[in-house]
Amino acid sequence: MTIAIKGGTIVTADLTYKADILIDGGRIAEIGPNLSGDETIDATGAFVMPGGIDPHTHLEMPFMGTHSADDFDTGTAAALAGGTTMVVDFCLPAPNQGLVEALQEWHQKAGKARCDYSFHMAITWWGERVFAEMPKVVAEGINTFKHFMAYKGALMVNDDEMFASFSRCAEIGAMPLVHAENGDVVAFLQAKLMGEGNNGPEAHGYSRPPEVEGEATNRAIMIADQAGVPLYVVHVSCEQSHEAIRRARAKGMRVFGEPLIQHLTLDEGEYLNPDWDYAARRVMSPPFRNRLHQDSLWAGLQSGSLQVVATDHCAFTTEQKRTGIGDFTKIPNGTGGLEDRLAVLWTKGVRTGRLTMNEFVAATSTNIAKILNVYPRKGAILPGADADLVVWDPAATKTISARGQKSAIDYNVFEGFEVTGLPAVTLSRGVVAYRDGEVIAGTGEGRFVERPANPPVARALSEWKELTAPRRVERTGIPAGV
Ligand code: DUC
Ligand code: ZN
Ligand code: ZN
Ligand code: ZN
Repeated sequence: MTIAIKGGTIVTADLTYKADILIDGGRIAEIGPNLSGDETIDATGAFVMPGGIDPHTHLEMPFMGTHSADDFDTGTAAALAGGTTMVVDFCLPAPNQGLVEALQEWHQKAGKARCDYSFHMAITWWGERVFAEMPKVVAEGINTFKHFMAYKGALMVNDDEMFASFSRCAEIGAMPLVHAENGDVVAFLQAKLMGEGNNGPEAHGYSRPPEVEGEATNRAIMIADQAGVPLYVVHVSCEQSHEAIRRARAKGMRVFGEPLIQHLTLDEGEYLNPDWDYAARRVMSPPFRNRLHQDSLWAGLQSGSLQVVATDHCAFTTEQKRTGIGDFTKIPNGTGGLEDRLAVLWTKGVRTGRLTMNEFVAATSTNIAKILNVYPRKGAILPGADADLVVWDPAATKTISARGQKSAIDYNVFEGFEVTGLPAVTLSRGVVAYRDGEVIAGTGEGRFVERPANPPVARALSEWKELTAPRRVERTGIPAGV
């Protein structure tokens, strides 16, 4: 069975042109004029783009005494409804649990996925066993390892562990990821604020100022540089962190930065809402920032110093958030966004002129496909690529609301946002997975996408390292005159 998508304008990370697409066996078979297939999807007046890839989700994740509310079923339904055709979720081994065993658990959970998926492996503890199992994880098709520099006493890794793990990544063709916040300073500020009777959700923001993120980002970059490995910084939320990334890139280091759609569009004023539930629903780490930080993130996407827009989708119900009444440090950290990322970025980015359509595709799909080594199977409209596509209606409008959303939670942080530009049809490996408000892909139809080890690249070491490295002086004799 073949499908032809006809009459649309193809938008990729580098080109915009009119052509039809012929899909055969789940892949793009041909691109050109006047193609026909057994079935036709009319894309007249629409843009046809690579399906979104969200490289940062936490589905059914045990965290802060509970589990995130969206599992791989509801989470990937939300993804497809929003035009996203692949998610990369975080596998979190329990303390002392082996990586391979944890991975089996995550594969089990992901059996419910409706769209394609992959995992990042988190380094939640360090020891011989972790060191030994890291290459096995790479052999299982996972080439990224996540490190939490925050969540002291739980997920946090220290600098010596981080350096050891980054060095191991360098040996095995993997890339480290970091959640960059100084966990020691956060823990101190949390205790201080609580001690002063500041126990509401607004204190969450005060406990994680931009400086703790900037410091940790810079530290991770310097450690990666010394380990000789590229680095990917998740949820870059502020100028301090962005500045560290810009500086590193200008020195030739391969450092990538990922802002979230939430940080681009929601600000710290959200935490000052007098309604406890309202503010707590928006508690995530890093917290929302002020408008100057937002401008910095948009500038990064425009200039290329930041490459990817993700969601960090980690949804908790209001009931779950209420565990933190009287103690903001116990509010489960996380917000949703899977269903809304593309529409909000299109509305606030493309329609305002901040991003071109091609930059939009790069930031939501193509760049991360390259960084994660799944391009051009994913993130591309090319013959041979998986037919993960979104037929985008630039004229469709809606007011975002929790009512009718695919996510399992009872609110939406983008509630009331008027968006223009929405998916009309989402295709997952050539099958219509979403159309006109309805998710068609069934539970379990998603497939695990293997991401092979990264090809060797010139080391990320910066020029200064060469210049400051101690040199052995060859002494050939006693200089004259001594
Ligand atoms: N931040 C969140 O808000 N939730 C999940 C993990 C994280 O780092
Ligand atoms: Zn559990
Ligand atoms: Zn994080
Ligand atoms: Zn996260």
